[in-house]
Amino acid sequence: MSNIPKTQKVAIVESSTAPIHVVNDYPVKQPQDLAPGECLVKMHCTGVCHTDLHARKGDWPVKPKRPLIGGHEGVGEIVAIGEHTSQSPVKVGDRVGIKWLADSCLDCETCRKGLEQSCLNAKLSGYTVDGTFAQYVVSYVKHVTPIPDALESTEAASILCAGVTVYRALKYSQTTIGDWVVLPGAGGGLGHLAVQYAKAMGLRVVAIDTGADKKELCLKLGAEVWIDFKESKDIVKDIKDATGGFGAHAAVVTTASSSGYEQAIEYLREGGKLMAVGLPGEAKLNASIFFTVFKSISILGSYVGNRQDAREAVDIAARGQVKCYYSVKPLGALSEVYEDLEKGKIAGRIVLNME
Ligand code: 8ID
Ligand code: ZN
Repeated sequence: MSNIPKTQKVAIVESSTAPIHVVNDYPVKQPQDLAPGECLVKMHCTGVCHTDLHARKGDWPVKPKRPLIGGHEGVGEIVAIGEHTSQSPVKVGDRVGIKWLADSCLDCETCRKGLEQSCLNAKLSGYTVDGTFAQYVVSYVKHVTPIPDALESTEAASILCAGVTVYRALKYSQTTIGDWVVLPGAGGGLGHLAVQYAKAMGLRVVAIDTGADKKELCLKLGAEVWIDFKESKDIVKDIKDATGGFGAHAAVVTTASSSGYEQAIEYLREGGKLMAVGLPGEAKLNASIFFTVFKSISILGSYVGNRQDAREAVDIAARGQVKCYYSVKPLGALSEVYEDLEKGKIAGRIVLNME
């Protein structure tokens, strides 16, 4: 264990208005100090999710810890496990992923029913506990996700949040092969993976986003129809025209602003499912009650995924059916990455090299 350093490089934010500081002398929790059930993971890399920007800004009704080390799409190697840990599903040397849900009690009704992510005692990586913008991260043996050899760490990183989240939303969208799904936010981190999971499920994709880069990406990944939300004069009409006049069977909305939700009730066909995924902090869902009832629409919130969803999403990626489209940057670029995310400039994902 002597190769575990005493200090490390992390990106830390003191408050919602303070700049992000990258420091080199942040303490590393030492193996003998780990509690039972905790593990120390030496990070290879970590994706940057729009949720990290919400955490940085503190713009959600549930507030993050401060000071905060953000990040929840990390992949690395377990270098230590707390003494007296019993029945660990992972061991030192394993390559694992750290997802948003760092830990949950696994014993309350919510956990027992498989909704671990909504456990009242959940620990959230990069939000209520320090996350993956660090070289050594404390996580929990029961919740880390084993990464198959076929998947490189940089390819796996964003599957741990973006991938799992859209995979689960599609899994519960009650769609079947040949159905139409609309993906507002399709060119972003979650959205571009949603295009691919949807294709893998045999769905037909209408991608909505803006700009030439995102258009090219979505069409390359298999979207049949592209709509630029800044150019379209009538999104509802465009979707109905593309879907034989009836509208789509489902929509998985992954926009960080409420605008992506606005017309969903109108462009879904009868019996349609609206999967709410994107998380604007204060917006209300402004849905017509009349048409929600009249068209038998279901509105379902979908929040990351449990341990099983994570393994399934990762396995699909390891088989090559889904590939994250990303570029790699150093940890020091985090502030710029947030600026670009805010401006909607990132097609796909940015992954930070932590080595
Ligand atoms: O568990 C969950 N539900 C979960 C998990 C992970 C992330 C929810 N999220 C939330 C994030 O907190 C964030 O609010 O999903 C949202 C999207 O995360 P992201 O994919 O990481 O963000 P991004 O890469 O910035 O992509 C968002 C895309 O939406 C487009 C943007 O151009 C961008 O490509 N967009 C916007 I903003 N408004 C749009 C509109 N009206 C739109 N696309 C279509 N129509
Ligand atoms: Zn995320």
